[in-house]
Amino acid sequence: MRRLPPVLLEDGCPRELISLIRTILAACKEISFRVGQGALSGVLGSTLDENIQGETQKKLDVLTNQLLKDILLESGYVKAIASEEEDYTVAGNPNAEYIVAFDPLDGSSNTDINSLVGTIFSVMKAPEGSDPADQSIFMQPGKSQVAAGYVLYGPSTVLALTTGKGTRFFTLDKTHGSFLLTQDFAQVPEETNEYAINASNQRHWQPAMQNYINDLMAGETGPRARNFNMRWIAAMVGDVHRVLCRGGIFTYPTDTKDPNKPNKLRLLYEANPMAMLIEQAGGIASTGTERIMDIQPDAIHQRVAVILGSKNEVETCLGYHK
Ligand code: AFP
Repeated sequence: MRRLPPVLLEDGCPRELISLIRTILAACKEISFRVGQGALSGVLGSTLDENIQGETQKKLDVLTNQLLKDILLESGYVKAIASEEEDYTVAGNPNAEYIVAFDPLDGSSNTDINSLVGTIFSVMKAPEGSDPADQSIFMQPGKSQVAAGYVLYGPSTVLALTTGKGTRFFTLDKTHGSFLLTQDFAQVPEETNEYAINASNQRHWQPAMQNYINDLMAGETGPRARNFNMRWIAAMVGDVHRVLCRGGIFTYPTDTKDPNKPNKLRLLYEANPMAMLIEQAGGIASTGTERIMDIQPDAIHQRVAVILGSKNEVETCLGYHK
């Protein structure tokens, strides 16, 4: 099986970018080990702190953020980082070419129940001559990402990665510590019978999403004339992995549950990297009204509605939004 660096070299991926990706993965291997140790290493449960977004931080949120932050900044390969767990961006090497936004542990509420979690990352180029301390270097639309990926800590540790030449899966061989190519060019099937949404929010959705989900639930006796199945992992990384593996539609739509927070998922380090992986595998990623990767960000922790997955099903869902 082929290891990650030669695969990326064959693609013509710049050496500096390969080194940066390997640096992220070095941290992810350590995270994989720590997550796997679970209760044995006393890392489960919450801290007494909240992050800037008012969410209670899990001990593993703090630990994984520190690991990624330290290893990236020490490597010299990043000009700056942005993290879900950092209030502001953090400056790195002024001469480095790349910036990285990451969610160190997506789905961290799953840690205490030994369920799926993952690390999501997005790599962009820093504007030439830019100041590493300037937050605005991250205000680039997702279409300018040069690499995006996640590492899913499940029964096996799987990396989904794109550098703009398709989406690939690599599996961590824990005996040798290498990520080995286990699927070249993943393709999201265009058709699906599976959807993922937190249905407990149904009464708070906008009418378009209410109507769409009602029609899916009506099954073979409804307007869609077939039955649909539902899945919800409560970790975007797990739901998107399923969609990449066997198709489906995943959505976290706008809702009115909390007027101060109409959307849940973060643009820079959740929606954008997942959108790139999905598009590179032939799927679609939209907010309902626009392509996610076209959005011009205006804040580091900006949130957006997300509808992504199998081409035909996402298009059907978008039809309800017109
Ligand atoms: P964290 O990154 O704070 O763990 O949140 C996970 C998440 O943003 C996303 O991964 C899930 O799809 C979603 O939350 C689950 O939300 P519900 O709490 O509504 O199930």
